[in-house]
Amino acid sequence: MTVLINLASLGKYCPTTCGVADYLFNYTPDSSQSDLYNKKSSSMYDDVLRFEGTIRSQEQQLLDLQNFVSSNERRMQDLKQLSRQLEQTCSVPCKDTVEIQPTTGLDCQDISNKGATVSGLYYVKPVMATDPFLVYCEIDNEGRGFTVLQRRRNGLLSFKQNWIQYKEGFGYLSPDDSTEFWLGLEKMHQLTAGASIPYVLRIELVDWQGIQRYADYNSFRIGAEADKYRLFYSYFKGGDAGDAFDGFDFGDDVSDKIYTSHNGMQFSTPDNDNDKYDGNCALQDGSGWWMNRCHAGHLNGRYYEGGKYTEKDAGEFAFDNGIIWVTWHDRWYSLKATTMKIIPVTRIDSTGGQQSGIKQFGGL
Ligand SMILES: [Ca+2]
Repeated sequence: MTVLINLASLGKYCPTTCGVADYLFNYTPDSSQSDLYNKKSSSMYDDVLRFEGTIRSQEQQLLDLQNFVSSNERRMQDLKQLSRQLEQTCSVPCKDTVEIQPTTGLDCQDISNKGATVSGLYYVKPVMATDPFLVYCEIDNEGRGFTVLQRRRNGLLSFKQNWIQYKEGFGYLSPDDSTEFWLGLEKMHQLTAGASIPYVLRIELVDWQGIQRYADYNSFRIGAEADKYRLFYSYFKGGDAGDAFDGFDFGDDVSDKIYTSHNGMQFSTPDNDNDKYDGNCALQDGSGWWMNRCHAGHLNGRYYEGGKYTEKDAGEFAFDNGIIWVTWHDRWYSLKATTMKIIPVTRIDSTGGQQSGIKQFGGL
């Protein structure tokens, strides 16, 4: 047998063949002892077979490892591809689908006076405001610009919110006027408290039969936060929904009407009780409102699909907590849609000899 391999180097670096190398290196044939030689030869052959088996098994392991590496490389390629796709996606700027109209002004009437003719989202900056803010302007074909303060239309937005939310506003303003929102007490204060011409608050209501009614309040104004955004108006100007803000005689108590009136009430939320009741009206009703003890008109109440609801539906406290305007529907009937919006008193009455009423319902 001729050994042509550098045995020393094999022994050092190849774990699969070093045993063979060592074996051959140490093997010394003895021709004088042929039996012993044959035995050793046979034994050596067995060993070679065994080593070959080991080599094959380790080759298989190598193959498996190579497959594993290939598979990982493919996954790396896939991830790189995904990464490239994401980079491309991120390099395209997001398209802002919300269209904001360019005209600005003190309020929506001011914006309409400047020539804006379409309803939509505008920036206003009332005298008292340090920064402009976004509002939905309802501009009709007579050039009247209503600034919308509150919108209920489908119950998708919860009005069970705390003081900060009621102060700052919540919900979404949409250019097509399809969403619910509360503009925020601070903005309402800034709009109304510094106005040179008093505002009329127009409340628009829709019931579950689709009937629409309204109520107008003159010289509507919201006080400062230090006065808990107190509600002021001079008088009920009119409207076929009736004057629920003046309170209502429910027949429960002789003082019902006084205790459910709203003019001069501070705003209350579940976490900020400024009502005239020993308990907490806003907490019981799960809303924010100019609570007395508690209400006859309650437009931030819980949304009840279909209108009619009961004490059982009202939850833990079992009080009337729907969207209520009792001079139209009783307190166990929750309205379908509401709007609160303001316009300078000089522009509330439509020009051109048209009757006020249904025609003036802009967004509902
Ligand atoms: Ca209280």
